[in-house]
Amino acid sequence: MEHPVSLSFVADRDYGPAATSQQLLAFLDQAITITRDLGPELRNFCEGLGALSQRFSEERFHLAVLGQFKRGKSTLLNALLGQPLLPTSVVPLTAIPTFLRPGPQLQARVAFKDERPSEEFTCRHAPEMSAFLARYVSEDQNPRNRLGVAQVEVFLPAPILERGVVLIDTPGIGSTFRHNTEATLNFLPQCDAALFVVSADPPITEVEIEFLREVRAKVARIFFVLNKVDYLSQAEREQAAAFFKAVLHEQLEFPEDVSLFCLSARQGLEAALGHDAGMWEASGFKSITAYLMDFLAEGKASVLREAIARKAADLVAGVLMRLDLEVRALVMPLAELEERQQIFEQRLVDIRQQQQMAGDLLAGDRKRMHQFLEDKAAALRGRAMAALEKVLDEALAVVKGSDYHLPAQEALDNQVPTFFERELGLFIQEVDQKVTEVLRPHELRATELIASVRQTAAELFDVPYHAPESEGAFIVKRKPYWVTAKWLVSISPTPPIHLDWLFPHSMRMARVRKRLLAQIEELAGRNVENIRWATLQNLDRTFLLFGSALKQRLEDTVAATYGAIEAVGRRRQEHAGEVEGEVARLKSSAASLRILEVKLASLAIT
Ligand SMILES: Nc1nc2c(ncn2[C@@H]2O[C@H](COP(=O)(O)OP(=O)(O)O)[C@@H](O)[C@H]2O)c(=O)[nH]1
Ligand SMILES: [Mg+2]
Repeated sequence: MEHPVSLSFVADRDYGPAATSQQLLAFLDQAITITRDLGPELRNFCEGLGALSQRFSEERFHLAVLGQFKRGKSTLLNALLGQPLLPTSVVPLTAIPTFLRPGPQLQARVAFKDERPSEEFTCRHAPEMSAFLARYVSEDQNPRNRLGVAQVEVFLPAPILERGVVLIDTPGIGSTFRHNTEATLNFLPQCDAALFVVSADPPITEVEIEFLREVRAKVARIFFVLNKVDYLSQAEREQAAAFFKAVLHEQLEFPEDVSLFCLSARQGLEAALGHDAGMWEASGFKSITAYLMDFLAEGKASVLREAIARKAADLVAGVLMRLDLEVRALVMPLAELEERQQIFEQRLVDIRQQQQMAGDLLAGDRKRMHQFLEDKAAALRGRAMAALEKVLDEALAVVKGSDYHLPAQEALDNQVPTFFERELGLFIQEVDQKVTEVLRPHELRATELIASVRQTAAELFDVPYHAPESEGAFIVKRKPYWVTAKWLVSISPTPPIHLDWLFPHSMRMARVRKRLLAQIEELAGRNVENIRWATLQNLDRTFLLFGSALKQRLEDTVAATYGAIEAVGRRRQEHAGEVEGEVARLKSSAASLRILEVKLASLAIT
């Protein structure tokens, strides 16, 4: 009988895109072997190819499961994984995301919001894991997340995870803390796709529609799931699906024929555990798994594959140029070689000057980015003050009874995290966009410099010229993260009652208002400072990495051209004579690399 969860029936099918990924890794491997055999001078190329190969194997697709609590998100993931790993419950769980990643054995890592070290846990069986996780993510064992958990990672061997995907169980909306909806929204732009889960009972709510509206703006691909169809007859299923599609179309402008999976996560899990292929198919899991697998192979993987193939082809072109130059330098009369070497040296002086200028320009832009950040922070402080003052006045306006302080403070405590979560998301987006914009001309300038080194070498030594790869050559990719900032909510947890009661009503209100306003100012100042500081660290890191990547690339190019020629010149002066053996060896490696270059280039084309 077909094993329902091994997914082998999917993996065994001939997947064009998956096969191409294997090819890419194989080509990279071959190129690495050849460059390694060419000697230590090519170590940089070898390492560069190794890094590309590693990145290709590690780069993962992030698929988040979204929806209101109790729609069956965790059960659905358990079914996909074929084991009851994630705690599920009839009561809402706390607002902590769980990242499911591939690993050799069942293991969990719990990260905290403060500096406490992560907690690790290893076990053999899924139910043990579920019990462990429940200590951190369930409302009854970790009420209001008083343990301060930031995120949970679970590592496990599972076929779907081997296919290059990280699955993310989200607390979803309607969970314990309102501001976590904001945190979820901030995190969404880093997700590559989402499974949006609803069920028929109750039908999709206003809150879900609103949430979906925001999700749609932030996630490139959304798949819809109508879960818990085991409660429904065939006719009811069709009705529920039609209703859901109509809502998606009419209220959210999704296409009328949007794809929707009708699932029973509960039956799916049961089928997986009992190896029941019939039930697996009936639960809808056979088709959604096949669909997801296809998508994973076709979707993002192909974009990444093309980019990696392009960069690899570029590196191989660099090695080839080096080999061509070495061969030329070996067979050229020694006097002629020395003369051209000198001309190259002079050109390099000019190129070094340009490099210096490029470095200065980059430093200037980094300073300007700091200023940009300061300006943004100042504006945010103003916006925060205005927004929170409004919250304060609205709260004071509806106060009944004689205590103004407590209700107002409560309203603020409620709004502060939500406000700052949202602003943090916007802040990060804006700074990211600006950084990309600012770095682009630097990238082009660096590519030009590298091109001029290669061109000089090609002209002087009459070897083929290959333009360097420029598109996104320096992009530093950020890993998806979950916003874990801990917002400062209130300054004085025990309200200072002072002598308010001595004053008449109107004055009492004014006193409270003044006091809380001072607190708001302090709060806004400190929370904005947190955002500013975190963003500044990120910004500086990006510039630093960019600068060193740029420098490295230029050094590699100079070493592969001028350096190679110089080395040959030195060798020939030291022991004149036999060069045929070396020329033959270099030519043979070059021939193999030329074939690989063509193959890589063919994978780089869409
Ligand atoms: N009948 C039925 N119940 C389900 C199904 N999927 C989940 N449930 C139940 O719905 C409740 C909430 O499920 P859970 O996965 O924790 O939902 P989450 O909050 O969205 O993660 C649990 O009691 C599950 O057993 C399903 O397909 N059919
Ligand atoms: Mg859940």
